[in-house]
Amino acid sequence: MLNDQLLEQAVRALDHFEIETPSWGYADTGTRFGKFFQEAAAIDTADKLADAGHVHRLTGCCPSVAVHVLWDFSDASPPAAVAEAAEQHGVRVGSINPNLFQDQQYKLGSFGSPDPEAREAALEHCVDSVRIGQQVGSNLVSLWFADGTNYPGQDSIRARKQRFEKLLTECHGALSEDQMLLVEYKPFEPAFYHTDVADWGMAYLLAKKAGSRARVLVDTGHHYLAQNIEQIVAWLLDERMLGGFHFNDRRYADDDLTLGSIDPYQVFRIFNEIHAYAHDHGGPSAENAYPEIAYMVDQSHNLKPKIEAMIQTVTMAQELYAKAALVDRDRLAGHQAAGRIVDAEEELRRAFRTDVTPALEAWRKGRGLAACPLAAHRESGYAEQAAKDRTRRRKELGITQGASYA
Ligand code: PSV
Ligand code: MN
Ligand code: MN
Repeated sequence: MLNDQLLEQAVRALDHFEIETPSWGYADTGTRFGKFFQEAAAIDTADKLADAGHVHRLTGCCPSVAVHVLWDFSDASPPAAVAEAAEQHGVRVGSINPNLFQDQQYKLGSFGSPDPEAREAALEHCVDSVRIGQQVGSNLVSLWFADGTNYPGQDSIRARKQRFEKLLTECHGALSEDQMLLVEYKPFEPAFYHTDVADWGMAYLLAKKAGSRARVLVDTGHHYLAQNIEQIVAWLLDERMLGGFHFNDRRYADDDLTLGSIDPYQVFRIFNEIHAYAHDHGGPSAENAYPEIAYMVDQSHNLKPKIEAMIQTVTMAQELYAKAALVDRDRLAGHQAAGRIVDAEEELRRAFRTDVTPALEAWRKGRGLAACPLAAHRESGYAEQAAKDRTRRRKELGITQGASYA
């Protein structure tokens, strides 16, 4: 049960919990087998920012938008214009995501490629991305590499590792004082024999070697099924190397489903580690008890309406974060010290079972927001209007749906 003290505890936890939404989550995306188009899906970066602004207005906790350099910037949409458009919609440009996987020259990889020209182009693109971050006032550059090989013997695994070390260090060298570099890992896909940055240990090592402003990015969908993600999070926290998250859920591989749709308890356990860390560093209200972690959404569902899916993920994240803040840390420590395993686990389960809806509603009320962002979105008519406007614009521009997001 949520008594007054627990309600306050949950509400305070939400105060510092901001979630970045991804520009690509508002456009038509799908699987490699096909896309099912949505009339309301964003056509261009301006639409994506408008949708992100709408989500922030409803949820009150999504002030920034991750951008993908290749998909969001062009001559017609330069960095300054994107930053201005974001501001107009009440959001700001968040993490900058270089694209090192779509160009033909990256057939054999980018930073790990045996082709020096491909490596040079990849580094140049990353340094350009760092500069874009400086221009738009974003302090995060987030790197994901599709690099790897598909067949045994295709390339030297060690040589590729060394190429990564060298180029990541060079990329880090381009950062300004306040910029951070996040290194994301993923076990497989698109590479199916070996992936260069396949797990958190490889990302950790590369980040450490790159320089003092590099950290590891944990995408919740990028693990083998049996992997204990909260343990990875706990270790990275303890080493002060956890830079951020990409939120999504999955049942099989990198499914990019909405957060907590398959396994909310796992997300709770991840958040539990973060609150536990804060407790051990002066308690939740102490300054710097929580390390700087970039909480970002990275989902690419094929069927759910884009904005509804985004609101679902954001509110699910808030709910599970608030629940994990309710674990009684002192009581848990007592159970742990005495080896009371059942009681220790029950302490977690009690928090997980607690209905935090009143806390979420109180937090929103305190910010003048509707109690239920999803209902407020449906009542707003935003999606219907976007569908109408965007269908008309597609016709005027002669755009085949899904053909261009630039
Ligand atoms: C790759 O699967 C990934 O999770 C990376 O974060 C990319 O930046 C993102 O998806 C979009 O392709
Ligand atoms: Mn990701
Ligand atoms: Mn992914």
